[in-house]
Amino acid sequence: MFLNTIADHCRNQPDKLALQFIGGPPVAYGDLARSVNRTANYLLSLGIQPGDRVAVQLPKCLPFIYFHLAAMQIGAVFLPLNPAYPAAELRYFLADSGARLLIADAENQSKLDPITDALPDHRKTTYLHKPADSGANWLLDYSARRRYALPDDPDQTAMMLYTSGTTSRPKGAQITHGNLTANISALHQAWGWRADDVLLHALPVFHVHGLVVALHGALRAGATAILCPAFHAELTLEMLRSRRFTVFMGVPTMHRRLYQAAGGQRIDLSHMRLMTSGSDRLPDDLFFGYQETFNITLLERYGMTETGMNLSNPLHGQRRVGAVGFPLPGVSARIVDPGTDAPLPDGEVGEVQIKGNHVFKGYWQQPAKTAAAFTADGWLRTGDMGLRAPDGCFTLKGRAKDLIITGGLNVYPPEVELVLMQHPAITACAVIGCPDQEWGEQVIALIIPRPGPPPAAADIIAFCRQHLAAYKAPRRVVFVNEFPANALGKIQKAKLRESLCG
Ligand code: MLC
Repeated sequence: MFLNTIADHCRNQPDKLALQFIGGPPVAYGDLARSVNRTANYLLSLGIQPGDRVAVQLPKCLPFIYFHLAAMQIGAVFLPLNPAYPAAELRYFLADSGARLLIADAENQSKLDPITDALPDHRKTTYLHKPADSGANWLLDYSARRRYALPDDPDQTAMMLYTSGTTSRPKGAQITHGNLTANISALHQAWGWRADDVLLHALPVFHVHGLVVALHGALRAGATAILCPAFHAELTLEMLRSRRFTVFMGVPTMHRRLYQAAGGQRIDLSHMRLMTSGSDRLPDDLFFGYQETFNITLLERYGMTETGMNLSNPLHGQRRVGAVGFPLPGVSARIVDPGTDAPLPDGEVGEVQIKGNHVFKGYWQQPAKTAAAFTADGWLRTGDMGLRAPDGCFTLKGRAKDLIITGGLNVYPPEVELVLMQHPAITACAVIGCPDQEWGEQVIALIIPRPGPPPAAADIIAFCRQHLAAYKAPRRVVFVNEFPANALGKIQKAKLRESLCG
């Protein structure tokens, strides 16, 4: 399994550089094993059992990675929480997951204590002071004394990632050790990962893209990951030019900013072995702009939280603009009529459905929603629309579900609408995404105010930010008198998009 492969690298190449934050200490594979072991021993000393949820809300830093690997190593379920979540969202994630332990930044103690005090399953919060500087020194007391075996059941849950729902609150997607192993092995093969690769890691680590595809990818290969605590286009571009790196992964918004940072100059990055784009559709002009400016053809791939990666353009051979490529090794993909689940002929647009050992085991404590996510014969309904060319190459053509993607992050309108409806001055609302060159889409709220003086748009945005992470809050608020509705009274969002997005 995947964790065993990392353990092998730690034994076989203890002096090889595994991880290093920009400006931080080098962490060789041997150091990584020691720090993760200590962290695992710390978790065991707290009585953490296999299956217990261990929530971690830390910035992108070494302790985050140590807790991630340590929790999985002792069979606990790792639950990453974006530091951008406000108290209201955090309370929900901690309560829904029944997390036993929370690891958090001491700066947030006054915000977190009142939340965790009220949670029945919560046992302890460990606060780290300046986590980005703390490495693993504070764990010296927990040198590897207790022995534990790495999980060997592929169906055991390794981590839980919350995904928003089309009709409900976010759901915890349970990703197993078998899922992670299958997916990272497929990517290793498809993208030709090598031990001498050096990844420049600029993505957040709270999502599948930065955590699994990028970080696990490098560790699985026994390669080196150099990590940026946050993404800065100019700095990243400077580093990419340095010829030290071979692999870079980003969302289209990051690639757009890198392209703009070049300021119209040609900068040759053809020494990069692999530069990928995902989490949202790569716009055609950016694909060609990259070729022109950087002498690089971005490799676009397609995945989702519930599956990890599904489809990819080829490492060797033609990468097609606008296409997401072919099924990865071990992945089956098909296009069906979303009403009947009947497969459609090549060239026809339908829902993309996926099968394989990489597909998650279900939503935490949501059997009905899990059942609804799969067809009777076990295909995952992705909610994405697409078509397959006769040679097997897939292209996405929009979404069956009501979803906005902004800067590579998913925002489900119902989640924002639920918050808006709690505002005392709002009678009705609809949230839509409008195309935007930098972000892919922007969140827009349309509102019918209650009679009386209308609320200020800024107040409504501030209200949303109190209850939701900033990226989910509307960028623009538009006041209207009524909504176009169909015969059943359902708001016709397509019409709103047509009239508003231009
Ligand atoms: C930040 N902001 C966003 C945003 N990110 N708003 C909308 N959408 C986003 N994605 C807000 C900030 O809160 C800030 O608001 C304002 O925008 C400007 O911030 P910024 O400094 O310009 O943004 P920055 O912090 O640089 O973030 C941009 C970004 C980031 C592109 C680097 O969004 C990012 O890291 N995106 C990657 C997300 C990702 O990893 N997705 C993978 C999901 S996994 P204010 O007003 O508070 O200052 C997945 C599966 C798969 O989808 O297939 O990969």
